[in-house]
Amino acid sequence: MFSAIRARMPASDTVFLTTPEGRRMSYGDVLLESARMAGALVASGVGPGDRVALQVDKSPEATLVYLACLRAGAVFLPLNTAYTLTELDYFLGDAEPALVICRPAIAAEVAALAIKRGVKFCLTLGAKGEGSLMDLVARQSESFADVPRRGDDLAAFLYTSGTTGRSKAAMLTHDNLASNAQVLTEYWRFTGKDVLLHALPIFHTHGLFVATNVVLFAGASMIFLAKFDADQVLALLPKATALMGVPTFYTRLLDHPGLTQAATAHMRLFVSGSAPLLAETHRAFAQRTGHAILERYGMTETGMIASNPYDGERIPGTVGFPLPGIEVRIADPDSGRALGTDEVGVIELRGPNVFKGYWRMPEKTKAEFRPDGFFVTGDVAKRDARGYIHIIGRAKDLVISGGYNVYPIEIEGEIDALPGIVESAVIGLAHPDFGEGVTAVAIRAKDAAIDEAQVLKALDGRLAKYKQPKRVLFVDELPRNAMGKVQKNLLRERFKDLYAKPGG
Ligand code: MCA
Ligand code: AMP
Repeated sequence: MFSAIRARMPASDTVFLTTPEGRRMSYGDVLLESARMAGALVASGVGPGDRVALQVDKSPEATLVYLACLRAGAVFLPLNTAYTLTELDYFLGDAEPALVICRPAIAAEVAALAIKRGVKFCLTLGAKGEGSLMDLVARQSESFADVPRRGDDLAAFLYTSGTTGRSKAAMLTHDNLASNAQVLTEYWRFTGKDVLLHALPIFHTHGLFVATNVVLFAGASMIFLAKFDADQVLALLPKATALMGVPTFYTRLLDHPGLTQAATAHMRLFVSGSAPLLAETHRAFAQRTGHAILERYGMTETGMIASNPYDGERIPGTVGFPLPGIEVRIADPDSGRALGTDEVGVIELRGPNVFKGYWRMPEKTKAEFRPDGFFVTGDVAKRDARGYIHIIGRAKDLVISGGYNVYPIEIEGEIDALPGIVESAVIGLAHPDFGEGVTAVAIRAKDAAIDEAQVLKALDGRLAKYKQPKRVLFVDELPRNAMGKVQKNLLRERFKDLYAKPGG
């Protein structure tokens, strides 16, 4: 992957990244600093194939850690900063990284976990580039002999929770990342003239393997924001040509009076993904700005799968066509047989973007593939007569809140373990800001007095904030079908207006 980036690199003084705080990194800096960073990884005992776990705030240095892993042949393992120490403990135990890099503020706690889990090195990196990692980097040489890697060698691990409740590391290869970066750069017409306004986190596919990799492959530049802030994004749009975001970005921009045709006049492209973009959001955005948001669809295990066209019609409520080089079929969920136009089935795909499998879970990996090598996504869709894919539901029990995936089984497990709770069901309900709001419906034990606030307090510190229910509701019983399975559709129907805006 790094050789592909290097081969496309523009002149060394071309800007790669700027920040509103005045930081600037050229492509020449990227080469030199990622070499030093790779030297620091090696000096910390990291060898080819070793995992480097990173749980830090977004910073230019964090992107260098990613590039340094590619150069050193290590496996980059970014972790959401929202994960609690309990969650981090699991990831360290499961991935067995050679090195963990964390925020300075929690260095002592992470070091204790690292010792417990047999991780040999623990370094720190702060949002402003401070910490022990950069001290070590400063002592390294500016040249580094990149470790040769084959296309099917591992480049990254990304954890994705599953319907089994246990997080699995999706193993992504150099070819997976490079093929997707290449196809997206071409499909969305990115060039060296582009300036991407980068407001996504960089510990997931969207912000890293889509946004950052596309910039690198195009030799473009990016304005790197610590996080999404509608005021800041609107102030910077006149300096940018492209924005990539989750639907919450677009609903928040629409809520802002500063979103006008004039404010977006310099923009070439708005991309949305990670969660369904409501057709009404698409239409409202087009009306206010004259821009048709380009919606695309992907998954951690596969990178991007389908996209609305750059030139053709971008149809609201659809995710467009399979990307070039990727075979997509809408299949009968039982047999895997390809279905015809307008028939509803599960999205399955095959291509160079599809991951190698789940780390140390060969059975789980096997279960998600058909014998002919197609990966089963669990997303329910149909393809219309013009070939556009319409996602209409999920066969998997998953809530997507503000672009983050929350698997109900994990939350239910935590709630069910609380004294005073008999059982719970976690569902996603329409939410004006996050798309879906994580909601728990629980049954109290006889004579127990546990209330909503107590449940929420108990979950704090055990589950990342975005996974915690926005509301906990109590009922006398959960609706069940003849098989005894909780009928979540009935609960979703019963509480569908819980987060409705007054008058909206
Ligand atoms: C923050 N909070 C959330 C979320 N984010 N709660 C539920 N869902 C969330 N996504 C909580 C905070 O902890 C806080 O809680 C309260 O909500 C308000 O925080 P706020 O400052 O408003 O949030 P924010 O910092 O503005 O974040 C919202 C966000 C952010 C901008 C939507 O979540 C975000 O950047 N999401 C992008 C996720 C993403 O990159 N997904 C791509 C995954 P309290 O007030 O109680 O403290 S990759 C993927 O899905 C596939 C491959 C794909 O197709 O891309
Ligand atoms: P993740 O596990 O974070 O990779 O999330 C992948 C899931 O996000 C997919 O399986 C879909 O359910 C969902 N997703 C991503 N993009 C879209 C989209 N444009 N429309 C609907 N769902 C999407």
